Parts: sequence; structure tokens; C-alpha cells
Amino acid sequence: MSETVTHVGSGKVRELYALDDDRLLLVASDRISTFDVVLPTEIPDKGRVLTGLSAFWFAQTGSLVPNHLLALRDDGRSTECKRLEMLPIECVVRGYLAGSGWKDYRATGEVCGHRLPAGLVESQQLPAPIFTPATKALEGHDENIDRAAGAALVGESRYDEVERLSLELYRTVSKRAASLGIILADTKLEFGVDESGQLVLADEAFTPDSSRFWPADEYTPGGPQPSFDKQFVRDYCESLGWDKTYPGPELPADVVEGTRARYIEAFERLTEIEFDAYAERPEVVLG
Ligand code: Q0N
Repeated sequence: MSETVTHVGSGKVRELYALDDDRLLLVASDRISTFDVVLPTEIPDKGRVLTGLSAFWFAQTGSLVPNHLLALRDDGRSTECKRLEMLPIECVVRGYLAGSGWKDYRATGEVCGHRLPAGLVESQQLPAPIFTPATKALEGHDENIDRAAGAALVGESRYDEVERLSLELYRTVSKRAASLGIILADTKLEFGVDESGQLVLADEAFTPDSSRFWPADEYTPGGPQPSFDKQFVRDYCESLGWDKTYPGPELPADVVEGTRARYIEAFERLTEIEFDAYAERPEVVLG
């Protein structure tokens, strides 16, 4: 017996297929991107690590907000998801000043309309986490927007609801990560609406591809922080003097192996589950 699946979309490193009118299949590949370029070399098990971590967080946060996860497939890299009407904004929460948040703060003293204290340094922890939504760019970078622009896209009450839920999710996950020696600097969430009008957390949540994870024992504000997962790849790419346009460089075996080990370490530290146990039986992450 076999099923007919229709490819309905792709991201840089994931594919989305329609299973039927109500369900999608989200498949995480082993592809890796750096400096916005997908590299020609894959990181074995990366897709399984990210799928398992995301499913773990869906299970951990299911009492805060419903999510789109229906089933984890035995391959460990595919999830059956409830098909939703996606909101047209990326829901970003920042607890630390990095990336475009740092860039905007340096230029204006604000991030998405949040006026911040003067004198903050790069990577510094914010007085409190802030909700900093962005538009979904089809190509190029998402654009940070303020409350007025976000509310114009989703409506005032929906905006308030995703802001409250995003902050609650960030607080819950960052608290667990911190207790395990990992800083969740920021994270990007996507929500959809189901047939009853309820908000549902979708996509991939609290993975290294959607979040900045920093090892707490190396945290040094005042500059950029090493990435938990991609630092070997970045360092190798920088050492080549590559101009960061396509095609990216092939990665040598030691960089692949070191990076794979970092993804697995992130999975095991955050879930306290052995990756081999997940590979054997993916449902172990559902608790
Ligand atoms: C959906 N995207 C954005 C995968 C991620 N549950 C859902 N229902 C309807 N649509 C979507 C989801 C989810 N998740 C999410 N696009 C459609 C990002 N995609 C890009 C391709 O890879």
C-alpha cells in the first residue's frame, strides 16, 4: 500500500508535502546553511536531531498552547502535522541582543518599537524578553516590524495573543535550557489558526535552526557569541575567505563530524534523552 503525496513547499533545509486535506508531512533534511547559503555537504542526522528536539518541545509546551504535531514517523525526520492557516508574521522573542536586534538597537536604540536602555553591548541580556515580530520575506531577509505593523497584518487581538503566547513559550524553554547550561538567546516561532479559529504553534520550534543557543560557560557579552551548533562550519568557511555567495564550499570530514557531534550534544543536553534512543524509537521524546 502507498500514499500519494504532493510537494507543497520547501525551505532551505526542509520540505513540506500534503498528505490529505487536513494533514501535511514536514521533512527535515540533513542540509545545513551558513551565511544564508545552503552548503553542498550534509551533516548526517541533523534532520533527525532537529525533528526530535522540536517534537520534544511540542510535548513539553503542549499545556501552554496546542501545536500542529500529529505524529512522528519512524524515520525520525518526518512529522505529520495538522494543516493550518498560517499567520503572515514570524513571532520572534529576544532575551539577548544579537543579530538584527543588535543591529537595529545600535542604529536607533529600539528593536521593533521597544525602546531599550542606553549603553547595552552586543549579546547582552535584556532587562526582560521582548516580542519582536518580522514579516515573512519570500526572498532575502525578514523585516523587523513594530506592534502597529504586526497588528495591521493579523489584527489587534491576534497580535496580543501571539505576543503573550510567544513570551510564555520563550520563558518556559529558556528556563529549562538555562538549567542545563545553555542560553536561549532568541527564537523564531510560527503560528497558524485551525478550523475552529484557535491559535496553534506550527513549523519547527526551539531548534538550533530557529533559535540562537549559546553555551552558558562561554558567554561573554560585548561581542558576538560562538554558535552552539554551527561554529566549526563558520570558522572553516571564514578560513577559506569564501565570498558567501553560491555555491558554498564542501566541508571536510572533521568539520562534518564535529558539527554532527554538536547537534547531538544539543539534543541530548536539552532533552536529557540519548540520541540513539530517539533513533531507535522517536516517540521517546513525546514523554
Ligand atoms: C506551513 N510554512 C512555513 C517547512 C516550513 N501546519 C502547517 N499548516 C499549513 N502550512 C504550514 C504549516 C506548518 N508548519 C509553514 N509553510 C507552510 C515554513 N515552511 C517552509 C518549508 O518547509
